[in-house]
Amino acid sequence: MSILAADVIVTSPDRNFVTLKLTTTDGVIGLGDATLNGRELAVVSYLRDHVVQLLIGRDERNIEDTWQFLYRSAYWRRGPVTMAAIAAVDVALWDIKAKSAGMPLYQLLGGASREGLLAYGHASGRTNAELFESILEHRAQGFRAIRVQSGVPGLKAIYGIASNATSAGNAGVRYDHEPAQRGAQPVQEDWDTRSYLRHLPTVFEAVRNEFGPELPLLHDGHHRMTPIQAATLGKSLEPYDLFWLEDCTPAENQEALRLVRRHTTTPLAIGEIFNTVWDYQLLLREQLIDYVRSSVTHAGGITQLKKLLESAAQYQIKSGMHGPTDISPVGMAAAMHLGLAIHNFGIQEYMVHGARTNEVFEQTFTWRDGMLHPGDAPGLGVDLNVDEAGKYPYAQAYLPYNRLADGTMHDW
Ligand code: EZ4
Ligand code: CO
Repeated sequence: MSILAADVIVTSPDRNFVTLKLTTTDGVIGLGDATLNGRELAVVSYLRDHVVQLLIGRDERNIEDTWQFLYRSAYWRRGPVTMAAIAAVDVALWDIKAKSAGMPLYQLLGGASREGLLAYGHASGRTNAELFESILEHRAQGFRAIRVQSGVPGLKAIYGIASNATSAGNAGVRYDHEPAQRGAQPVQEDWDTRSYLRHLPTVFEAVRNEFGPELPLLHDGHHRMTPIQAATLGKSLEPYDLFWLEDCTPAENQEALRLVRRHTTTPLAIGEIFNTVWDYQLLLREQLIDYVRSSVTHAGGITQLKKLLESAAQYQIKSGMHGPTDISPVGMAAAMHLGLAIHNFGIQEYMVHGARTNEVFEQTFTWRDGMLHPGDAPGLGVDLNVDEAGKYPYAQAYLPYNRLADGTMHDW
């Protein structure tokens, strides 16, 4: 038994996706998501030019050894490109193992620890009226937990706000916010932290007044605050009982979270751009966060994220896996199987994929009463329709970037 073929498939039904497809000598197919939003082709090259030939002939059953081989033999460790490539191989191998065992992947990971996964959606509005409408729409779609992003007076375009929020060329699908825009250049947005810090608590006050105390509310700071600003925001949001405040600082400087933690009891989530357990060392050991935001896709696959989440569990830190549309249905399925199996699941981010995406990727997951479940088909429960995928060639797309009023580049 060994790996016979490894194909890297790029498709852009509603947005770009990179998928690794492994086929064994027994004819079992495994899929892994390798999508890195805005830098997709770097991972394609990493896989096609450097990894595929290493996989052919390997025993597909040795997942841990393959992970260690790819990680250590590269010498150049960590980083989003490397870890997305390794994740794709890892997830495809888990898919194969579970299919060979005739089980849904979560059974191989220890079985179900819960009936389904509580998921949150992205509500947003330039004004409170728009935001309320978006929250109502999400509740109508079944969401029982909601991320709230709001426009800020004086700022034209900021992260997380749906405006003409339909994905390029995908009429009929309403995304809450699809930040990557197709085109040859990234779009510029603007930012002013003082206005944001003044405005946001008034938004949460209005939302609590309108929707009551029960609804779990989340917010994404998207790396734009300094530690003292983040501490200020955490404190000013305390009356509104957030489920979490996400990415309040960039946190390449993990110690920044010490200062935030000292000043606020608002729960903190971080890590969608982290790739390895080492990015979390201090954060876990000093209990500086409450939720780990890493996705299976960007943090080395099931093998590594499971270890990371198990080390988080000893500090009562839970999962909050990243789940925007740039995690493909394959990556989302991997997240659902892992989230169902681990004890310290917290919540799953869920942005609905477009109709074309769902034709390219045939899926077994269910969405019912605000809960996700990966389904019980053997493996991940996702098939890639290669003919359908072939209809949608790669289209260059970039995430936006931020400048302050005086032109200074700022974190986006
Ligand atoms: O900006 O996935 O919490 N979710 C997010 C996302 C990220 C995009 C980047 O590719 O912050 O919307
Ligand atoms: Co985020």
